[in-house]
Amino acid sequence: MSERSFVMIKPDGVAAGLTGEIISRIERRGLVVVGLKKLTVTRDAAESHYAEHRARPFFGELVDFIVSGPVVMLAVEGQGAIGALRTMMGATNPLDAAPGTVRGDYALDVGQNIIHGSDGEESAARELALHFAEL
Ligand code: D4T
Repeated sequence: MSERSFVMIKPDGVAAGLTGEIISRIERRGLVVVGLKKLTVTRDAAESHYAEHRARPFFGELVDFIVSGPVVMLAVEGQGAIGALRTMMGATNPLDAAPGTVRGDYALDVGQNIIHGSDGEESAARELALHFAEL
């Protein structure tokens, strides 16, 4: 079934020059980028994005990190896009992420793990409405 997911290349991924590599992996997989923009996230948008983690001890650091520099936001469409992207990203903690995944290839730190992708249909709809209202 064709789906849309929200992907964010986080400030560490953009700073490391991985934007092209990550978009290339997504396109070569057969998924289609239907929305694309580079911006610095506002603190409000970062707090809304991670609202489910508000009570977690790492919430403050997480928001500080996401607003620390430009990110690249993508709306990605294709068959099974949500799950396919999660598999391509690898485990949240890069130390547990398989080689060949973005996190398994390019990250070590759970607090700076290069990429975000929606974890289900509901979060994809919520995140696309939050960050890609224009689509
Ligand atoms: P995101 O949402 O960024 O794609 O990551 P995941 O979906 O893979 O993982 P998550 O929602 O559980 O975590 C959100 C975000 O918080 C950071 N984090 C997470 C952290 O800094 N310390 C931690 O202990 C955990 C669990 C990393 C991703």
